[in-house]
Amino acid sequence: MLGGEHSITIGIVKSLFEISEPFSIVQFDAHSDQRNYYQGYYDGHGSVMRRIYELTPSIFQLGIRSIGEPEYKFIKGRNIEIVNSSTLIDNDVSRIVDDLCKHMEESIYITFDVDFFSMDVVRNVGTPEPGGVGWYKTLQIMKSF
Ligand SMILES: [Mn+2]
Repeated sequence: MLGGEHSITIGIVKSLFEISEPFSIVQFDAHSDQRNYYQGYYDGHGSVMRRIYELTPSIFQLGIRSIGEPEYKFIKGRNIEIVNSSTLIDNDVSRIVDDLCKHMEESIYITFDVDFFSMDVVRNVGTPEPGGVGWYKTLQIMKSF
């Protein structure tokens, strides 16, 4: 699925759960998107992963570098795996992905917010954050799955 707004992922994942065997969610994003509400929206782009967590706790977040305190508290008490951007940039990503895969379902759904990238790859995003992952490193991560 290709969409311009991250919140469409809720409907997609919900539908796939009705017809598919269990799967894990792998999220490429600068933001955790685990707020219960964001700017008054329960099912907007700032809450998309919180809503998906209600469907499955098997969530793996890559490239995160912006996280609010309420989100942090929510994640900390649960088994949500986060690999932040600097860890991906500074380390062998094939080993990181291998380790993560040990805890994943055999099938995965990848949701990719382009603000995961460094700004030399994609600049015009709604909520830019410095310190994103470069093009070739991202390809390495993808190939490691
Ligand atoms: Mn984002």
